[in-house]
Amino acid sequence: MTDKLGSILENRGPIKKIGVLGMGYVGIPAAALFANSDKFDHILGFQRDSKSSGYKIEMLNHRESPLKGEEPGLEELLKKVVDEGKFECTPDFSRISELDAVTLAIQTPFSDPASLQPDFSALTDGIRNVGKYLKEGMLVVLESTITPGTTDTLARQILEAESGLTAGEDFALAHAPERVMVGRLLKNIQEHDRIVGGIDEASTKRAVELYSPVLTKGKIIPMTARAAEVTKTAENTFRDLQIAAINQLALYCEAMGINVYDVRAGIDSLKGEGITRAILYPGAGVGGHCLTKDTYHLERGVTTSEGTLDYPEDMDSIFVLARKVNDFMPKHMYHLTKEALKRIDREVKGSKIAILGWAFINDSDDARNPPSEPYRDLLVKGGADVLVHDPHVLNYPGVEIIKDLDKVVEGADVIAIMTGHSGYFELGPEQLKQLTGKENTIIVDGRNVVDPDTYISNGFVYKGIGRGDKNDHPIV
Ligand code: SAJ
Repeated sequence: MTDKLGSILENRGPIKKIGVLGMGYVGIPAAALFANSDKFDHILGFQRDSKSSGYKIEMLNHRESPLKGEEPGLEELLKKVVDEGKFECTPDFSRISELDAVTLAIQTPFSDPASLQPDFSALTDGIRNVGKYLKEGMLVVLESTITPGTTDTLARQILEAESGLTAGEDFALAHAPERVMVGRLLKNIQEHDRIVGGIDEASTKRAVELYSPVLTKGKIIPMTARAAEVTKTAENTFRDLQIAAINQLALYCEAMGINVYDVRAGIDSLKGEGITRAILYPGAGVGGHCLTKDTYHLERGVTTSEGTLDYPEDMDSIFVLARKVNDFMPKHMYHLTKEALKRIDREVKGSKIAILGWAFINDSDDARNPPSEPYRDLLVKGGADVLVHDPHVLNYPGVEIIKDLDKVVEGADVIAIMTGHSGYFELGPEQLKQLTGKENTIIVDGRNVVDPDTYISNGFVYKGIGRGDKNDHPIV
């Protein structure tokens, strides 16, 4: 860092005008909160006027949120900041030149996890657009989850090449990863601590100035850009590892004929004296845009780093193994389904299967990387007739999402619960049995929604993840 950047930023004065690239689950609430702060004068939301997403521009400027599903407070906040003239959405990237700071919240999926190849095409397009209109003294922040090293290499290189300016000299550059979950976007941005990592101290300091005003309970945790990149990818990798651990334990409990939830309660009971047992919940799989890829960002970060990794030879990374265990769970649901059908001398071929839940997480419409998809694919490939119900997900490429539960369950041989939507906890065996019209309907519970005994005593053939104590119950 040179004093040059420090003095340029000082002369420019406090951040007043901000741009947010990417009007999605991260960008929209972030822009609305920036606009709601009296520290800032004007916020521009940038959205490409593309066939798939261009509609968001008009919706946002008409004070409407294009995000489907419940997002408490977001619609009201958007109305407020648009009415106050503090927020507007535009496809005109040349207006970046009028701003003090720009954040990028753009998807960073993996095109091929096996070869650790990310698809940074949308992100690099965004960075290039910023570079074209970058001015001296501006701050650029990557909020997307990225491979460690990306801020100080790929992003810096594109911005410098497009602008002719030098990062850390003429403009500030930082990474401040998003930590939001659908259904509580505003709350997460305001209450979670914010990791802020600049490529140098002046950049970190400028980014701290940007995020401090939107935090209510959360505090800023400053660090270097690479440490921030590792923090974000690692926190999701650790969560995925914790889920893989309980999923593996659930598979063990099935093999040993015991109830994983008894074991979980037992393990969870050991508390105090600094003992934390963050034991999570087994289930039908791990979906979403985050846990399914951030492990690979972390792995790529260490394989592309300058340093030498000292790790046991010929041994898989436990993080990648965890991914494989969690990716196995939809297949395990398929195995449980096959086993249950076999118990009533049926097979997948020709059976009618009702899948309850397409969203990757309960009470949400978010269907990015849904565990239901590989499960459904195996069933369809096995010759089953599969219908899908989800109360929130509107549509999904290649899959008809039916809102009428009765229509999906009617005449079904198998009811498979893939998402823990609240409404499914209200279902009862009599109601479902009436709809299937089957003596022995099969219920395969991937989210611990139903009470096995209640269903078994009503003639159901029950299978549940981790329920070794029930999965071979006598059929009534
Ligand atoms: N899941 C389980 N068992 C559990 C918890 C989750 O099977 O005990 C499954 C869920 O059903 C879902 C998947 O894992 O399919 C992911 O669930 P999630 O609760 O992790 O939801 P995400 O992916 O939206 O949120 C994560 C969060 N990361 C951490 O808590 C470390 C969130 O804080 C991040 O902001 C988010 O990723 C992100 O955007 O990175």
